[in-house]
Amino acid sequence: MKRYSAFAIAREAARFHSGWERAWRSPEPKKKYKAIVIGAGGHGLATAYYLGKNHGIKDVAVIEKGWLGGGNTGRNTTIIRSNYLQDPSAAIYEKSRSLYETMSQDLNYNVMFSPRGVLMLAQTHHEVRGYQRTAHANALQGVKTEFIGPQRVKEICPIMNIEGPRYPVLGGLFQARGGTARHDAVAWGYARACSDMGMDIIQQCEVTAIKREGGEVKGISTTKGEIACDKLCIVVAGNSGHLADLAGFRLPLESVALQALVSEPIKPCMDIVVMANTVHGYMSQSDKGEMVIGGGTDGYNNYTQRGSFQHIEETVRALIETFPMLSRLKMLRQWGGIVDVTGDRSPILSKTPLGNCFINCGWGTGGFKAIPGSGWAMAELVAKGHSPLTAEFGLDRFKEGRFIDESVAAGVAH
Ligand code: FAD
Ligand code: PYC
Repeated sequence: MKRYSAFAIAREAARFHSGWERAWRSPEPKKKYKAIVIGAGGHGLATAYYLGKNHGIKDVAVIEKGWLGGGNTGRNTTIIRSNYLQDPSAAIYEKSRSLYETMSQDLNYNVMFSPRGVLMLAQTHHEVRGYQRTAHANALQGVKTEFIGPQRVKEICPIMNIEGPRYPVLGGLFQARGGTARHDAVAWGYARACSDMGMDIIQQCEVTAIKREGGEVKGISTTKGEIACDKLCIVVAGNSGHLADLAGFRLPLESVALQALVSEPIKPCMDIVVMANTVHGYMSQSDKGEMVIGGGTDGYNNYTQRGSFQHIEETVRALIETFPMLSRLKMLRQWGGIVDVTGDRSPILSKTPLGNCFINCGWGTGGFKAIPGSGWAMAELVAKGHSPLTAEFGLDRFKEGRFIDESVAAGVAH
């Protein structure tokens, strides 16, 4: 793979961009691989990448039923933060956030990581106490966050009305090194690096069955034929329940639609990310100038990748309370993704009842920020059978009642 560089851009400009090679190969599947990852979203691709980079396992295929990055990875509002309450969560999300800092250099692909700061507003006294507690927990975990007062909120986000009619802003939990990244660049960067290591990314190839023998996984059936493997890793977000069913076990999660929308582009007016969890909405401004806005999940299970109409209205109405200038903006487009939500709002990175079959799911509304950390940890679990970062996130916690309750830190209403 040719490296991307300032020199390469100048060279290609001089020859009318005729020399760029394809970012990744599109091969036909082989008969067998050492490891197969199902799902070419960010988590699946990152798992494959770190299997190769950290553990030398490169005989890997990533199987994708649509196009890579076309699931939730390409549909989210790209908020990256690690201000979680519980220690196991802070560990994996902070690992992830720190990997985002160097991802562009590591992958030789500009993922446009923008550590512009993430502010979670406190608009009730209960939220003030909750976020102060999180700030103390984060200090002990080595995660840099601070609780700030309303005047400082107004300084860093002047377009906000801190004296809102129902819920005045009482302060906020601020993570200065949180921010955003370009979501599809994250998928494309990992895909290019995986392909460069000799891994096969097979798109338009749906997994229709999981082959088992003597309690162990043997391979998969796909719309492009049968493929054998020694190890299988299922990383399919909102489709996890279906794939677990094919593998012969059940998962404690639900699939629901989460949606987002963007406004027409306007001049730069907000250079941080704001999450307003009481009125419920979150917003940032994209490099193109669009206001990127997200709401809560639909209140019923579905697989439509659309999201309901009333949520758009509720979300915009809520945000107008805190950002009155929004009322004059036209909304351009809306979309949805199907997220996989567990009871404790924490992910599952785990071995499964089927031998040599692993699962990574349950990131729900908040897994974009976790992509590199999750891939790093999952690759370790698949390669070595254990990982300090995944230890608390096993399926066994649901049997043993060892929940990792992050329903507040999730920051999105479910
Ligand atoms: P996906 O990207 O969904 O990838 C799974 C892949 O598996 C898909 O490409 C799918 O086609 C494939 N697949 C499924 N079934 C099969 C099969 N049978 N065979 C082959 N392939 C299959 N998180 C944040 O951290 N910050 C945010 O701001 C944020 N905002 C969000 C906003 C919205 C509207 C949505 C929907 C989600 C948001 N999230 C956010 C959550 C985040 O997007 C997800 O947690 C994350 O992208 C999940 O990545 P993934 O790789 O696990 O799943
Ligand atoms: O987890 O930070 C998050 C998030 C923001 C919007 C959707 N999820």
